Amino acid sequence: MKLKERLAAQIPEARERYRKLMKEYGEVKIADVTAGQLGGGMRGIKSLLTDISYLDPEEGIRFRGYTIPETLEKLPRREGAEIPLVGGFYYLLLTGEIPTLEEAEEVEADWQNRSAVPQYIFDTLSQSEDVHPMTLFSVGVLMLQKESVFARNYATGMKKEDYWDAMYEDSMNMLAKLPTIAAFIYQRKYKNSAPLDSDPSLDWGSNFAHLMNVSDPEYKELAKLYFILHSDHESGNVSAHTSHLVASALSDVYYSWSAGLCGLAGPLHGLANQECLRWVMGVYEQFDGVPTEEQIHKFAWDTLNSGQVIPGYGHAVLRKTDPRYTAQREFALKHMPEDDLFKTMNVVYNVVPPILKEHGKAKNPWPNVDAHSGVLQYFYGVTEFDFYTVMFGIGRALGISANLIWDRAVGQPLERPKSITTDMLEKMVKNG
Ligand code: HAX
Repeated sequence: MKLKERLAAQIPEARERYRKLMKEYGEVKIADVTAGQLGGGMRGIKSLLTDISYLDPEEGIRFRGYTIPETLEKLPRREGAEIPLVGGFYYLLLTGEIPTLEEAEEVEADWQNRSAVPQYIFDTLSQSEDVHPMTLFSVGVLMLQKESVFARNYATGMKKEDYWDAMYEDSMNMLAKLPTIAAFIYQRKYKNSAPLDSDPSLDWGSNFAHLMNVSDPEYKELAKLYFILHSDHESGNVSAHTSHLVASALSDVYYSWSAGLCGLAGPLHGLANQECLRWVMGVYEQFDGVPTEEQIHKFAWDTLNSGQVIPGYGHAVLRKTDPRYTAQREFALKHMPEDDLFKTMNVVYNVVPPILKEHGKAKNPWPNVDAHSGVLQYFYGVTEFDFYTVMFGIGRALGISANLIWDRAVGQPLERPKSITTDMLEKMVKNG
């Protein structure tokens, strides 16, 4: 069945389930909040509802109940392809069902039909020199807001039951255009060249690889893998939570994801991937080749002693090696086992966790997704570090938009937590 039809068929039951939960069990207490959580970044407070993905601290992410290896194994792929179609993955995110190849191809075809980017986006992005590509990407998404079906329909009196439909249309339109906008930023900023034309024979992920002008066919597989791995990490991470919050005011997907991208651009979040490769290159260049464990030991301690974090290590929820790191490592083992930077990163993996344990601060000494991604990009010739978070942003838009469509479908309300003053908190903790 076509994605939108399948989604429409699922919504009435899900809406009723949500309504019943809120109406009949709304007063049931499910958790306590400590003063440390309130003042400490709300770590671990259960306060968001999503069925798109779940992050277990020990196991890592599951998309709609499937681990990363299961997701990659079960989803349909084109003949000869190593990695499944991203269109099929989006079908899974939205419906919880593994699509057939035909259903996945329908999503791909729909994206292709919606992929034309208005000229005014290119004109706007062309005016800015020396701007970080994440700024450009966020501006590009924001400028697309002019096209919003949700904003247009809302202004003319849309019924609440139809909100999801307009959010779906906006999401599909936005996703379809992101690879072209991102590749335009890349070509213009780093190559000073005109963007390439899309290749209609290619799927969404592979077409991005083509637009980047990377000739190695393996890069097409990497692009799809990269987008799937970066798509969703439940709802509390900065970019997902930001988008959910903004959308809860009934802002459309463009406003919401543009804001989310600004959060993704922070060094403690998505920007860690550029910082991580910079760090690994720093070790590699200082020692003029693949360093020894002793050399990395000193380099890592120097980083920590200068008050900096080791990028790519640690996580607010995870307490084990990130399975997204492992999936990228497996790709590297298959395609670039002799690459010097990959080898360097493997030495870093042996050395850094024990150091972070000894350092005694980080609750999780293991690598996250960002520790690995730059090495893969660099290998295929995408050597401009500060572009890496833009690619993260293309992938993360899949999960963000799937969440926003479901938020609208069940009718999640305006987000509005309560703050208190320091005086109040002091009184509360003293009175037990
Ligand atoms: N290197 C050095 N110190 C680290 C560290 C690291 N990699 N990870 C955590 N710490 C420190 C924290 O800075 C904190 O120090 P203070 O008490 O002085 O503030 C202490 O250990 C406790 O932090 P935590 O509870 O373990 O971790 P948080 O939940 O506060 O933060 C971060 C999680 C991911 C932000 C953190 O581990 C970090 O800064 N890592 C490096 C940056 C990074 O890789 N970010 C990407 C994360 C994945 C992601 O979101 N990708 O988008």
